[in-house]
Amino acid sequence: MKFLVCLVILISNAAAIQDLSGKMFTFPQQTNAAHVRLTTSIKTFNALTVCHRSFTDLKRDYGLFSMALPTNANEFLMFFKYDVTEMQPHVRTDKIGYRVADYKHNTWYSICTSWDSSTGLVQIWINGQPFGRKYIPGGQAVMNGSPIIILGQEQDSHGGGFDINQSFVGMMTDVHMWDYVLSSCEIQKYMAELSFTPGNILNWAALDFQINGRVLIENKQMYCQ
Ligand SMILES: *[C@@H]1O[C@H](CO)[C@@H](O)[C@H](O)[C@H]1NC(C)=O
Ligand SMILES: [Ca+2]
Repeated sequence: MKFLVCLVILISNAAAIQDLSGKMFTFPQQTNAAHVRLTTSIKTFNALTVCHRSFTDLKRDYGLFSMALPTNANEFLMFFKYDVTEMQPHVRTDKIGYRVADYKHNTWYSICTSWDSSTGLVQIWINGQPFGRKYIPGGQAVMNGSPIIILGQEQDSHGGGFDINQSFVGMMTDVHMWDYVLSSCEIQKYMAELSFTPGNILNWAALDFQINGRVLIENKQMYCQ
């Protein structure tokens, strides 16, 4: 009996981690439920960089990357605010806006967001272009607590509180997270799809995740070389 329990745990752990290289998540419909939950055991962060590539034709607000702690649903969130065409990184208690004037539908965007608690500075990069390094008032403190990381929905509570009108519809790939600020050279390598240092917290090539609802794993549609 003991042996059987061990075996089951081993199998379910092994099945959870996958190499998604060359794959993407397809979020094919608007719901208040379908999402992918990404798992990490790390609970303390002094700094973060999160990168992903996304493709959508949504004409409303949506969340791109939602990390909640028990104490704060928007601890680290990347949100697109449609009416003002802004990418809005939320870090702990505050957010800032980056206007993306020529944001196009049906186009792949490589987006990286970094934050460092020692300076309280945040920066985003989009398709190889850096945006300004900005101070975020609540950003000069460490993040501490069990994170729940979700793609496809925006959390208003720790692991829930989804709003259909903030859901992501489209495709997403190459999600990585590091617990430090990536050098601009590494970010540019990520954006150019050259070889880069994979995320040490979330790594697309060894991703621990769980799909809930209609989200598909499909071959990445980028370029044919
Ligand atoms: C979502 O947006 C639509 C269109 O604006 C609206 O009719 C609907 O009530 C909203 N649903 C929720 C749950 O907020
Ligand atoms: Ca919300």
